[in-house]
Amino acid sequence: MKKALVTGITGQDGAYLTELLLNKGYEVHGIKRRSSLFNTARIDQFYQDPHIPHRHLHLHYGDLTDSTNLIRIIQEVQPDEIYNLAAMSHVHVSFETPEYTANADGIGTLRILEAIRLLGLTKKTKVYQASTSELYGLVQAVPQSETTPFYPRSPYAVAKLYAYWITVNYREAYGMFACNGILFNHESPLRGETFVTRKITRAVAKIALGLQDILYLGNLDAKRDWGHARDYVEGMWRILQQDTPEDFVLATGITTQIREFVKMTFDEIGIEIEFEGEGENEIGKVAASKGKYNLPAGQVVVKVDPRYYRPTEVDLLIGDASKAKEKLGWTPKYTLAEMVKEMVAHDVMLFEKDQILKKSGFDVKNEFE
Ligand code: NDP
Ligand code: GDR
Repeated sequence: MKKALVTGITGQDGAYLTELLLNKGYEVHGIKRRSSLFNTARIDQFYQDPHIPHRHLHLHYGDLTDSTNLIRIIQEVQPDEIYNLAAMSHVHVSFETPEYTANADGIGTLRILEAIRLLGLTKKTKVYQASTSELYGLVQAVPQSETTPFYPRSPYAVAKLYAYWITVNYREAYGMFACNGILFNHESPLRGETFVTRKITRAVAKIALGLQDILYLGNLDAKRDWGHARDYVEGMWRILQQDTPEDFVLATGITTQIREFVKMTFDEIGIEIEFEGEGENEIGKVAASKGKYNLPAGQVVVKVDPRYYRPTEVDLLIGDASKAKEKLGWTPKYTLAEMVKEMVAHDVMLFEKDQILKKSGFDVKNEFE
């Protein structure tokens, strides 16, 4: 039975990857952080009672900022594959916490690679590094491929640039099977609530159910190449099953503006939106409603709030995944429309219970994102 160690197992990708690896018969070990609240909701469905002798999922407390902890876990587990998914992954937040982001996202990767070297596992343990399309940053050329120059535009992307190159360096210097997956944005119903797609699908569900009035967003002009996380974790696994270690772009090759994603999401619940105005004064208004949810024409449901603007923005991402297609046989299966449908259905279901509570006179908590 192969053993995999997944850092960031409690995150979106960690959950989908855990499902994939368990289905493939792996023994999966995950590193979770100690938190004052439970933080394993995304993987609770795979949880097994720790008192059962032959379990397939094991969780270890740890943190990418703690070398000795990582060394001990890797020594104990002796993994065949490590998927380094742990990171402070929010681009905007990285401007607020640049030093921590560099430590966890940049040096954290070094700590994993160095632990493998120190423990004499360079020939045994393969490493997948969660690299990102944010590395491309300021547009140099499109579509972006493995050979497009990087120009990071945030503390997050700069930290990930270090992680990218240290992975390449350990591969070249020590012959390690260490690979970067340069993944473009991927989303799902498990996506963190403050990333733009999930923020939109949640808000649209709440607006439809009468639980929220306005969706406040930042830059509506940015364009992203969005895929589904389930497809992308399959690509991660395939990257480590190759004969030789290499870096791969995973992307759909289709780019969509934030504004367009908002329209698609409202469309999903039968509400047509039209935008007017510019910059900070732009608004999204109901043009028409058809179907179950009715909002009066002219009602303003989207406003721009500059607090969500970033000091430096990545305007356009569109990936070229031809290498992954050719060498890994990887192509995304989900379309953006299918993903939006799944996310909206999930979030409507999630908030229907809040609607029942509200109708029964109970207070429903507000969330600030
Ligand atoms: P999430 O934010 O959903 O998950 C991040 C995970 O990392 C969580 O499990 C989090 O734990 C954990 N984590 C954060 N800081 C630390 C730390 N210091 N030590 C240990 N664990 C930590 O991210 P995704 O699942 O979306 O992304 C996975 C990886 O892929 C990340 O590295 C991200 O930067 C990268 N990436 C993501 C893309 C995307 O579109 N989703 C695209 C390209 C790259 P906790 O649950 O406790 O917060
Ligand atoms: P991104 O994802 O920065 O691409 O990083 P995010 O969903 O946060 O932003 C995408 C784009 O939407 C614009 N935007 C907003 N973003 C957020 N979060 N909230 C808003 O209100 C809002 N309004 C507009 C942003 O300015 C941006 O242009 C994600 C993360 O998963 C990274 O970890 C990963 O590496 C990259 O994708 C690829």
